[in-house]
Amino acid sequence: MLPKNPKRVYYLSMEFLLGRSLDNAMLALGMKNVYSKGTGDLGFRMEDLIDEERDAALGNGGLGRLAACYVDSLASCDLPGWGYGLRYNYGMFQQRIVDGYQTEVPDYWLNSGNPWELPRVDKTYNVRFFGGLHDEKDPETGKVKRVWDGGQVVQAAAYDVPIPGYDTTTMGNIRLWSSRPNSSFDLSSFNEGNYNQAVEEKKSAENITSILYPNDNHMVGKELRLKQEYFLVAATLQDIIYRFKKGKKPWCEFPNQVAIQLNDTHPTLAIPELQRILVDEECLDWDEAWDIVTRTFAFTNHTVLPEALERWPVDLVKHLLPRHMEIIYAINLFFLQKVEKQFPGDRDLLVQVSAIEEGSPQCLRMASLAVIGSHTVNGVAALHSHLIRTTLFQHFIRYYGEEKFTNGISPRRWLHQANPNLSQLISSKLGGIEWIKDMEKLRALNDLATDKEFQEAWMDVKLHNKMRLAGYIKNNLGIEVSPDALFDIQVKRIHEYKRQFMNILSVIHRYHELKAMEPSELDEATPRVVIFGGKAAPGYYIAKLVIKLISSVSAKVNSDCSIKNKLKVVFLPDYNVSLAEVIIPASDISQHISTAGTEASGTSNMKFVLNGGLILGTVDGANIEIGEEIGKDNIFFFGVLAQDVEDLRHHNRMGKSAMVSSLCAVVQSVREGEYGTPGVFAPLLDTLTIGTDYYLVSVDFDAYIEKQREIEELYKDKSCWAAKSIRCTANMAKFSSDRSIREYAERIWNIEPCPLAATPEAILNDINIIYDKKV
Ligand code: 26W
Repeated sequence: MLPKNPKRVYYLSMEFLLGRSLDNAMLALGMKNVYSKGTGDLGFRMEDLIDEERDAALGNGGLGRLAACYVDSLASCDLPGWGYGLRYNYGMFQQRIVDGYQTEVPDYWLNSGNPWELPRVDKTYNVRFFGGLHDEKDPETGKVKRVWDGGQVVQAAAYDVPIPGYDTTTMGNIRLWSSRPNSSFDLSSFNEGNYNQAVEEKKSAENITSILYPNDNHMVGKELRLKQEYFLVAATLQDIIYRFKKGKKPWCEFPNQVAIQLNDTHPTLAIPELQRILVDEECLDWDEAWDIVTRTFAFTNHTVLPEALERWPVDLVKHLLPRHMEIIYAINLFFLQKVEKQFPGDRDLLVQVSAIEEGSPQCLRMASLAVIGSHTVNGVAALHSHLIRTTLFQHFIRYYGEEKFTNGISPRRWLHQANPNLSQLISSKLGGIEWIKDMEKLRALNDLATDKEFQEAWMDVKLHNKMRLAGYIKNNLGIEVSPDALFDIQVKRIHEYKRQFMNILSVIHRYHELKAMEPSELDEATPRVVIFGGKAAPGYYIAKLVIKLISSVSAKVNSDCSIKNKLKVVFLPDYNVSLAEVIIPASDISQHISTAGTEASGTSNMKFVLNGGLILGTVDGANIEIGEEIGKDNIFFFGVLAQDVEDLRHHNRMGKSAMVSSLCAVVQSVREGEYGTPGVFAPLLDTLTIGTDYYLVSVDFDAYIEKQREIEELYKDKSCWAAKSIRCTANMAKFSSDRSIREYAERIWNIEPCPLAATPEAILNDINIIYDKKV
């Protein structure tokens, strides 16, 4: 039976990238066979039915998918916790490729309704924006308090998305807020006959949760985005406090009942919002309130890229949330006073740690506010934790301990669901599916790595998955690729730091090599299919040019018969969670080649390796820990180290480095129009030549093509390759999101598993406790 009112964690995130739910739900319940038979009897194929579902794409990439995996793990580990987010009417845009260029199509995913959500008509809260402040004296106590009123008031309505745990009665939940006009919105305007204004107000309210901002790792300072962030925070805190108050405990118990995790800085306004509620509405002393706040929040940083760090103009915050700005100033002042006391006269230090950045305009640094208001700050991989401790938050570290955390992925979705044949093969060899909740069990596969029969069965599954992907490519793009070729895949958001540009330049290099070969040499060459996928932010011009270059190279290379199908290039449009589930199990090699120190963790790297795909990667993010776990022989590392990047950049800026000749030839061929009109790609090529090659493509290029050569040689030895592939899967225990989430539970949230008892009476009792209702 559920312990009465346990401490719970709330995972606040602007993004939940859920993908589809049907297959996942059937597998979690262990009912897929039954349902498949049922639909079969009715004359339908379950796969077709599954394919009908639209992805819930309420996220950009890594951070959003991580949130989805974490709620899966919370439920599967019987941990009491919920996700809180926004129910965007338009999710991540759909990507079409027209004439080689990305075009964006709105994703109105709710078009035919959403069977996976429960509208909670009883759960609504008001959220205020703008307005004014005044002091009011409490007639009883004589105390003066700040009152925030007027402005725009909109309503947040709750929609629950249940997330089933695997083989447990625990059901997780993600509560998504949808904005709508406050119920009294229209009365005054309508009564005055001011219909236009009434309609404008309605639209303004609905706009808030209308669309997901499609920028990944890049902040755009739009007022609507700030409204979204506060809307999430304000509705969520009211809901959490409502639940807390039902327990009739004193406020000092709040941090013993509630842990709140901030998924990057996006929900950081929760910190001043809780302080505001405690001081202005619940009349607690400032210090008592601040103690509660700082014992409640913890903050995860997901990126060190400067352009991704949220900085909001103070004037904008003041206009939208006048009381919060006052509170933030006070929080900051008290914090700086403490710093001053500890390090008297260290003015530089004060400038570094202040939540307010002086300048025009004056800006609010969300990361500083998040650090100041949280009891724990963590990164998402070992190198990343080290980097935030020594660079981004170096000045804070004198006050806050370091915490090492590494991301994880759900083995349910990313092996069992995406790769059913491999899941079955593994279970048949291990004598059961226990590995799905305890990936340590996969280690037994190490003993089979050199077993010829098992290798064959293993590579048969891979071949089957490659055929499935080849079929998808043929059906959707009309490109014929051989499943016997080496499948070399890079799928992720298109960004300069991820260096898809370096990849396509190396493809051109290989193409030139193949064209220069004697026929006998060409016959010996390893055939390779290079597959790209990923979306560029709509306003990211250079990233969009990378897509155009890939498309142009694809058109040219695929139609050149002289290279005898030794190289094919594919750009798969509209990369999303469902497509990832088809692509990832089919990889021989996947590329994770960010400039060292720029990719905080990466999580698709884990997904590929779990599915027996090898990695070609830089010494960056979670690649490093993956290498430690699976062994250096089973991963292809190349490139400069993070610690050398700044010096190399300096070198470049000073004009001290010449471009390597291998790359010069490639760049020249593009400039001269080998891939379409000369000039089209000039701005992209200029990042290497006129620009300072900030992401060090030129520095890593030779080591990169050398590694590719090594891989092509190794691929010829099928048995050796199979052994490596098996060892990949066998040694991925560390990267289960169950492991990550248990570490958070123990070291940050201080929450414990509470499995729900399975008898009908006990379940009803548990439901009564959770919902405070008599069912
Ligand atoms: C405000 C604009 C914005 C939007 C999203 C800035 C930053 C983001 C995210 C933090 C970007 C993101 O998804 N980061 C990725 O997080 C993953 C999960 O921890 C990591 O694996 C990736 O390395 C990191 O890029």
